[in-house]
Formats: sequence, C-alpha cells, structure tokens
Amino acid sequence: MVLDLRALTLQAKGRLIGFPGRPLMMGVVNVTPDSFSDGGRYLDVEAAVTHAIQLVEEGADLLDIGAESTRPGADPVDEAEELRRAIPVVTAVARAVTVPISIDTSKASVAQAALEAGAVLVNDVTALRGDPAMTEVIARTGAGIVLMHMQGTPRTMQQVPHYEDVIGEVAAFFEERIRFATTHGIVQRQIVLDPGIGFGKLLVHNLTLLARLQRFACLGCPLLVGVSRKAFLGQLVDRPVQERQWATAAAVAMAVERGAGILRVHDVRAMKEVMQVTVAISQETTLSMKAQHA
Ligand code: HH2
Repeated sequence: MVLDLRALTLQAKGRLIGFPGRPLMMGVVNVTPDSFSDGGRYLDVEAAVTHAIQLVEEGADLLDIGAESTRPGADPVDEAEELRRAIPVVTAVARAVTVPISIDTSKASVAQAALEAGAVLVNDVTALRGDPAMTEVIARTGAGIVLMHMQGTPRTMQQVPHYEDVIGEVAAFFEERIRFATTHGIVQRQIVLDPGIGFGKLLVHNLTLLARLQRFACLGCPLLVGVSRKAFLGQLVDRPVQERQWATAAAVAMAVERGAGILRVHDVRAMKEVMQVTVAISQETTLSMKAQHA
C-alpha cells in the first residue's frame, strides 16, 4: 500500500497543509556553525533569510529552520544559544515568505518561541522523548509535529546501531509514539512520521527503510524522509558531502515512488525536478496497470 497523498491534510497551528497529489519539498535552513553539510554558511540572520527566500523561489513548499546540529557526534547546544540563533531567523523568515515554517528542535522553550515567531510545525528528532514539556506545547498550540525515529542520541547513535528487524521495530515505535501523542491532547492530523535516515542506523538499515517505506503508509500519517547528502550515500558512492547530489537524487526518487509525503532537502530546485519526474512516471504506471486489469 502506498499512501494516497491527496487524502491527507496536516494540521499545523491555524494552518491546514494539503498535499497536491505529490510530495511537499521541505528546504533546510541550518543556522548552525557545525551542520554536516552547510555548517557556518547561514549563521547571521540576513544570510539565513536570503537563503530561505532562495529556497522558496526554487520551489520549497515548507522550510525547516534548525539551530542545533544533530549530525553524529554533535555536541548539544544550550537553550539560550539555540534561542539566540533560531528566533531572529524564524521571525525574519516568517515576515519574508508565506510557506509554512518548521522549527527543528527538541527543546520545548525553543519550539514555543518559534511558534510565537511564526513557525507552525515542530520537527522534534526525539519524537517527544527529549523534553518532557514539548508534548504540552504541541497539544496547546495545535502545531504540527514530526515524530522521528532515532536509536540512541546524536552523540552516541552511530556507535553500535542494532536491530533484529528494523522495519518492525520502527513501525512499533511509530505506533507507540502516535498512541502517546494522541493520549496527550495531540490529534492524528498534527502528526508526521519520519524513519530517521542516518539516526542510529547502519547502511543496511537505511537502505531497508527506504526500500520498504510503504510499510508505514497504513499508519495514516504523512511520511517525511531526509536523505539529503547523508553519510550512507557517501558509503555507496565514495563522494564527499558536497558531491552527493546525484546520490541524493536517486534516493529521493525511490522515496517518492514508495510514498514519501515530505522530502527534506538542501538542493530544492534539483530535487523538486527529480520528484516531479518520479511522480509523473509513478502515476502513469498506476494508470497503465489499471488499464491492463480493466
Ligand atoms: N536530518 C537532519 C536533521 N534533522 N529531521 C528530520 N525530521 N529528519 C531528518 O532526516 C533530519 C532532520 C540532518 O541533516 P542537516 O540538518 O543538514 O544536518 P545537521 O543535523 O548536522 O544540522
């Protein structure tokens, strides 16, 4: 089963985000000195806003603004520093663009301040397991919430990732997290699920999750997939991070074909074209199969 995107709507604060029969492109705006692929490039507010506007011009449907790197081994950032980096950027970007803004944070105070500054979605890589105050912020504000699977924490996650059955374990995790969220005042329409490519996973785990992404369609939430420039692609093609665009394109195409609803990418223009062509071929495939069986 592949999710029918048209049937989905994401509730994000006062906004309803629809899926126009294709996945949404989420452009990444990192306001960090140490992100793995673009750390330090958009640290000041003006550079970050210029970058955000450019991503929207390239076709981003959503923007994800993050002020704490989650790359393997990254040091945590304290609350005051994360607020200092993120909030002026969220405020300025919200004034400059009309697309929905997501804040990539696992701190409730940063999420709350970003939601007040114009964000409508919270991308919490801890899936509400990090800051105990986060759940209440999402329930009270009605913000969208990305629940991402991660084994371990960014500091330790790549040390010894281990699964008996990665698909079954991630599916069980999603089911448990949806139950947790919906028994704490969050409604299903606020939830996006993400298998967390690269978060406590070996190459084989990442490949299996992408190959069998449709398994998670039955949970009824949009699936976010973040493959952009990631290390597992470097393992396959032996390229440094800035030269993984072709590898990213292949992974994006497969994720689209297997039902991804939101694609989190750095190179919006190129990956949007990859998405558009993949969607067109997938739709034609479905039509041809229906015609054959008619
Ligand atoms: N990947 C990264 C960061 N946040 N959030 C979700 N939901 N899914 C992902 O796959 C994901 C994410 C890593 O990418 P990037 O933001 O470029 O790097 P860093 O974490 O080093 O800032």
